Amino acid sequence: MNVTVENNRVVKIEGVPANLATPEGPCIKGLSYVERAHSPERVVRPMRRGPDGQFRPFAWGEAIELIASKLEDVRSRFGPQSVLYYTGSGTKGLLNSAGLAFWRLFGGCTTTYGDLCWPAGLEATRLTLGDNSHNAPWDLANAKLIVLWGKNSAETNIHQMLHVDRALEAGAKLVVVDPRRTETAERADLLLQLRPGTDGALALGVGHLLVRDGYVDRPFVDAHVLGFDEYARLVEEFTPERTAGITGLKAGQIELFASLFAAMTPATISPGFGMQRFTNSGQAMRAMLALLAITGNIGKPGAGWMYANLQTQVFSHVKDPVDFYPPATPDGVVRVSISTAKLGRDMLAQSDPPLAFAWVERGNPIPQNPDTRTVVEAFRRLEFRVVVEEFMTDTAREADVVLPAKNLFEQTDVIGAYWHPYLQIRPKIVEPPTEVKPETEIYRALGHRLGIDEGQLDAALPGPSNEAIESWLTAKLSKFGITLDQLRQGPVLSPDFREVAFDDLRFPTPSGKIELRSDEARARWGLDELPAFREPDERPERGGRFPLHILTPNTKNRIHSQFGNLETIRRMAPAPFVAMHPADATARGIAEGDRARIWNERGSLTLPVKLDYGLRPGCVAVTNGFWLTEGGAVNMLSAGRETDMGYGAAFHDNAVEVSRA
Ligand SMILES: Nc1nc2c(c(=O)[nH]1)N[C@H]1C(S)=C(S)[C@@H](COP(=O)(O)OP(=O)(O)OC[C@H]3O[C@@H](n4cnc5c(=O)[nH]c(N)nc54)[C@H](O)[C@@H]3O)O[C@H]1N2
Ligand SMILES: Nc1nc2c(c(=O)[nH]1)N[C@H]1C(S)=C(S)[C@@H](COP(=O)(O)OP(=O)(O)OC[C@H]3O[C@@H](n4cnc5c(=O)[nH]c(N)nc54)[C@H](O)[C@@H]3O)O[C@H]1N2
Ligand SMILES: [Mo]
Repeated sequence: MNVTVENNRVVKIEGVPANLATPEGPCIKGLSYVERAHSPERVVRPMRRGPDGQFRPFAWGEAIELIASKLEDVRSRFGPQSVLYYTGSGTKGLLNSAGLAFWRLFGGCTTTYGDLCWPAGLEATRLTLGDNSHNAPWDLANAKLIVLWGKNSAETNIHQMLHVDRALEAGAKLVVVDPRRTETAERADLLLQLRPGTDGALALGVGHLLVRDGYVDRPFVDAHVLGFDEYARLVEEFTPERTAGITGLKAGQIELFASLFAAMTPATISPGFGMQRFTNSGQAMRAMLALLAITGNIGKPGAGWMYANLQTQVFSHVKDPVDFYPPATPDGVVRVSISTAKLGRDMLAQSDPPLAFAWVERGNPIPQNPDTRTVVEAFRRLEFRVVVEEFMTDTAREADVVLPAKNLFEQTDVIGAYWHPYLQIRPKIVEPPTEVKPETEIYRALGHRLGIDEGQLDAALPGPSNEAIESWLTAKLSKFGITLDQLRQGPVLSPDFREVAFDDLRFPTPSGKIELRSDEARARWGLDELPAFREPDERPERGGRFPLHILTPNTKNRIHSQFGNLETIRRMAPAPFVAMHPADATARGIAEGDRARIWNERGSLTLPVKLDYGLRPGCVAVTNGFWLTEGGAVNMLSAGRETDMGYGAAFHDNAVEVSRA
């Protein structure tokens, strides 16, 4: 973004055409930072919850004293691992690693493994291709077939639609696979509204037709693919009729999809994150990726698997603080023992030591993690909670102390991305409100009070001045041969950037080939070596107690639980609602605008109904990110359950019933 500042206020936000992936600049959320940066609702000083439950401002000195004495107390009674350090996806920068460095100096802590967002897909990709990288975003314009599979780019990756448009103008076809008729689907040549959680079967069914009808690229497969013969046997039983029976599609639709795959090359599949939120979705992603492998659609312009790009995550693990895999033997200092997907349950279950204190920053786990009710219970069970936040979120409301967080204009950092290949600088351009301290300063103040050695603090955390931050960032970047000066000129391509991923046809898998058969899938995850199909754990049954499938995707006007509190956004998307197919609504005596109760054994929500012919019957949808205080926290309904691989959260394995409220 190009940001104009006047009198220490952000007044204008524009695009940076030098970023070839996002030349047209920010969406409404990016633009709304003009409001967000100076919102009257921002937390701008430390707040303490009183016995009456009300939050009142108090001085930084008192806040540090109170927090430090609680930390010393729980550490002396239970050891440092009684402190939970929880971070979410609120901001992604090089400086994020400072948090864990502080907790190591404290003596240790407990933290989470896994991730709410994308790990089933990351792991499926790593098992198959050896690495998560993909062609440049703009290379999509070279594709002749684009499949947006469980991805709603028109809302969640709007820049990608520019490149989709270019391809369509040049004669490409677009297939969208989604139980909902989304804004993305409006552009599609073919929309496949399958039963949720059956993508793996659809992919095997398409594979069946490609093998049966001789569309396999034999020379490519012989040279670069492991396990083709076993795969061919696996897909034998996925005839169009059987696949139709599983997916709820028509056999003819599956044949049409396969014929597009056979006729249109090069083909790119851009799978979304939404479809990998099931207990069977890692295997489904592997089955989808197999379609590209057997047709030779990898390592070429306009072809490939455009899921996630880790090229710019050069400076850190994918997730701060830990990688996806819990270490086999916890290092004893940082105990990596809490599954993000099962946050509430694991927090309650931890013993030796039990958790007594939580520190939350950059995340809003109460509405965003599965099984909200148990997450709330787990936080309430603790002795003390600190939340570092810009706003009084649902999680902040559960805290004993809320510390104000800086925003993205108030501290220099270097940021990567997960789709485009640029590293970028995010310079400090605004002085924060007087009492707002960046996390690095909060940690330094706590470190002083806790008597942590000055030299150690200085080594772990940058000093307060912008110069100190810049020299800390410079040192971290030097390993990659990148300087801050370069970044100041504009976006810099990651040193690992390749216009066409895997163009050398070298795959860093155990066999050096694309692995349709993966022994690691069995060894690490206990799964079939082949991408076999299995139904998700939770399955709505017609006639059963919970016959409807609830989908909780993202929406254009928010980033998860953020932005909804701004006037700019409220004007367009003021309140949560549940979308229902008219057939499902009528069967329950529900009309447009009625309030309905959406419920299962985990919880319930009561929301106004919007009828939507574009939904697959049997599915209802509520976008995630609304707060408990808005009555729209969808994770009241979801189970704390992991995906089949990668320790993701299976949010969409979720059956409900809806009745008139
Ligand atoms: N505007 C906006 N943009 C965002 C975000 C945001 O909150 N708002 N969040 C960002 C982040 S962190 C993420 S992870 C991405 C996520 O963005 P996407 O990858 O688009 O993921 P979702 O919105 O979760 O789901 C995408 C689609 O999957 C469909 N779906 C659900 N179940 C199934 C299924 O079983 N099969 C198939 N084929 N489709 C299914 C849903 O109906 C939905 O339309 O967006 C990023 N971009
Ligand atoms: N049911 C359901 N649940 C979902 C999903 C779904 O599809 N369905 N999607 C999941 C996905 S993909 C994701 S990525 C997660 C996202 O869930 P979270 O990782 O919890 O992210 P956000 O909701 O965006 O909340 C981030 C918080 O960080 C704060 N913040 C921003 N910048 C800073 C900073 O610099 N410092 C500090 N201290 N705080 C800051 C913001 O104010 C905000 O409150 O939600 C997941 N939850
Ligand atoms: Mo995400």
